[in-house]
Amino acid sequence: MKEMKKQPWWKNAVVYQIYPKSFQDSGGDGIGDIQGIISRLDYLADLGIDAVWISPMYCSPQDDNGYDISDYQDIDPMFGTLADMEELIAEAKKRNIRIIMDLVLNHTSDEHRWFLEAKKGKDNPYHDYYVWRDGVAGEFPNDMKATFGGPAWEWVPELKQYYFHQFSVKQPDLNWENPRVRREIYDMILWWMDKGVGGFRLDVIDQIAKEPDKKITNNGPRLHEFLQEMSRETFQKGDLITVGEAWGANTENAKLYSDPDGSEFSMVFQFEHMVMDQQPGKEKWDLAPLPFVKMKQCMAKWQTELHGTGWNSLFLDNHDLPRIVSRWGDDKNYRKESAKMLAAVLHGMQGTPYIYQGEELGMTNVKFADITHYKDIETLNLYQERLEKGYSREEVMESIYAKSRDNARTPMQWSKEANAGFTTGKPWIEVNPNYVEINAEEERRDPDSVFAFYRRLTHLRKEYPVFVEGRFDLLMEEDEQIFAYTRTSENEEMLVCANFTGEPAECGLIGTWKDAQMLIHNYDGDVSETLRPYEACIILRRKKEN
Ligand code: TEU
Repeated sequence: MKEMKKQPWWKNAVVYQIYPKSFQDSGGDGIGDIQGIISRLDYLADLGIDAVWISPMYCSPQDDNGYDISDYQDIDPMFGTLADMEELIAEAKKRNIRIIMDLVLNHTSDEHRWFLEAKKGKDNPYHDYYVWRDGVAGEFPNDMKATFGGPAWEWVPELKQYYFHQFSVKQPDLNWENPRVRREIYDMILWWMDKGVGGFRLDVIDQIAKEPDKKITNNGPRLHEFLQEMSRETFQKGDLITVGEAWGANTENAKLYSDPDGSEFSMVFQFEHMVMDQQPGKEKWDLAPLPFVKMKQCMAKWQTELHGTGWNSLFLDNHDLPRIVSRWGDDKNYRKESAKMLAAVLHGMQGTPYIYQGEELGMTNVKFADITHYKDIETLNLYQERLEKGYSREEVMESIYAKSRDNARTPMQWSKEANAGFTTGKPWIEVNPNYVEINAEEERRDPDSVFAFYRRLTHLRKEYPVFVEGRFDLLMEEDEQIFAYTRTSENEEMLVCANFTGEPAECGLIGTWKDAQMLIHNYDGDVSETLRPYEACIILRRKKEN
């Protein structure tokens, strides 16, 4: 084993994201649960995972699959009990895996005790926990819209007031201006820290400091003040990984979020590279081809700008995004090759990689016959809204096939048994029929599988310090097919080189790396100066000693 410099543990970690509803059911009710997760911890250890981020499992009416929390300090019975959660933390620890909780702090459920109180009267102590504006029925305070469709304001007749909600009507926004709200939140976080959790993912954290009168949602003026206070009062008292979800992040504010002094978070999820395959200024449903050169430049910018000044999170998939192999790869003709290529390009970069459940199998998007099979509130609302606006059913379904969040939410494909081994009951959302070919049982047996490739990548990161430390330099910047870059550290230099297309691609620089060591490659045989469809490799050489 080589010596690694002393770094925070999470710089050297690979994180796995679990969408609990769809991961593993143990009870036969068709919904994934905590005991199901416990039963799969060995699988995650085998994959080389250091931490698991689990989407919310708190008590929730499930209007937005748990992102609408009605009690932060209890587990929804559908997932298990607090005792199950404690068992999960302990069982994971035995395998050196830390559990990352999802914190949804921008809003609660409208069934949260605080909101039920808040609605009772303007002088109720909880009233000011939320964001209210006086008004007249039918005349909204302003024209702000909610992310899941419709106005961002909801009328409460008893109070003759509107409350503000950036997401669904059942997700009223919390008022972070109120110090009592902040204190309640910090105490809740400390309570979870006491239970031994390893970190937190903070949902839409750039939206907490909203100022609706000025129509400000993300990056409000007091945002970093709130984050620094929260970090001081909570995270800094432990040795945690913290990652903020920030659709409004840019490289400048990301240096604040992920300042190496630890004053805010370990890192943020930024989405600049994830909103490029849509028509500029429009919605994600307005599809456009990926501008490949721009995407490379974007990724390169994040790599170089945060080198030494912050820290990147690396991801292509999550529970809100379509499956990357269907999105940027070719899930028909080159599913395995392109899934591995995307993994190599991502995992070769500097930052902490996140693998979303099933990504390590090359799981694909799903095409349900019609809207009745879909479950996601965003998808269902979009469908209604666009039909009302006059779009054809075919047009809307095409957008849904490409971008619906349910693409990522079909059950994890464990085996070729009924329901992919996910449940013995009726799954809450249908299984992708391709589970017969794409499943974990099959892939764990096959040394050439997408799973085996991911496992190798997670282990390489531990073996070669250049993965964690190396400087990033983009090569062949204008090339329309090749994604190539080097990573350079004190003693090692590594080349990541990938053909992003289904056509052969010329890549002369391979010739200059002839004597280097092949670390990972998605084709048999040597790599040549003509890369085959979706061919990708990572090669390493040690710098000459002087
Ligand atoms: O997502 C933030 C968010 O802005 C998304 O709703 C995003 O706009 C959308 O998925 C793009 O299609 C977070 C959670 O990850 C998501 O699951 C929740 O629905 C949302 O917050 C509300 O809590």
